[in-house]
Amino acid sequence: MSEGKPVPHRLITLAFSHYNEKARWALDRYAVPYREEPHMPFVSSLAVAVATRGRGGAADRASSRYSTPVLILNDGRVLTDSTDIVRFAAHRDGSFFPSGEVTELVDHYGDQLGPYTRLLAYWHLGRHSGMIEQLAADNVGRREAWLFKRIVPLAGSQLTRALNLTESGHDRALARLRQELDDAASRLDHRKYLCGDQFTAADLTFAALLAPGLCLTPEEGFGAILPDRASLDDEAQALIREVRTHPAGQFALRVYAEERRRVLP
Ligand SMILES: N[C@@H](CCC(=O)N[C@@H](CS)C(=O)NCC(=O)O)C(=O)O
Repeated sequence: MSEGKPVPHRLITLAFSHYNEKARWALDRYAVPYREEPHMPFVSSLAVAVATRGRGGAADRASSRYSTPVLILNDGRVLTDSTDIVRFAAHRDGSFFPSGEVTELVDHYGDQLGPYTRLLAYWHLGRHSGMIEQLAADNVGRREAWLFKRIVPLAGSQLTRALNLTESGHDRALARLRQELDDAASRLDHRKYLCGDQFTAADLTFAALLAPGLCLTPEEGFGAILPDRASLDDEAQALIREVRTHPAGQFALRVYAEERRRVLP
């Protein structure tokens, strides 16, 4: 009897989120069969609660226990953290997590870079009327986009509280983002990738978690739809320009161009 196609795993996402992009990228890279179930904020947490029968995962510095991505494996196991999903996808590739240095950087970017770029993205999103509704229309099903439109005012005030979207929160995130960019650039001074001569989980994590600052497009490899750069105000465009022209931003763009669509056997 011939073996059928493997049953795809279920990937529950907050569609446009960079942690989710990190998981998607690793699953795509290692040709892991999966079906994405894309959601908007809050609906994603509800979807995680339903899919995990209320259990969720573990809360961490960056998220609650109902955060995404969540991968429901076709054998019933559940992975509730983006790094666990990357490790699962890359388990046959010993060169992807080759050292403690790579693991430390992956954790560092998850704890630091991810929250800074997220805060800045939501900060600017909140200053563009109608944009989050457009993100819903572009990234999730029609019914959820319709529903989300009705809870936008509630979602906005919850996000403001949960992410500390204040002037001082913004200034701190911007300063920290600049520091992360400079630190990455100095690592890249004499090497091709963040930890040496080969592309590792640290590079994937850095590029994916920087994606909101680069405002990447699907043509550039991003696995969801971010706002159209041309429709952003001057301040947001200036930030994206700054990130894109920084040597570390240039590195992330290069890594997207060279590695995001690469599929390993
Ligand atoms: N440690 C988590 C962080 C993921 C994370 O922060 N996910 C956000 C999307 S940007 C989320 O779903 N937040 C909703 C929540 O925390 O309830 C991971 O790397 O998987």
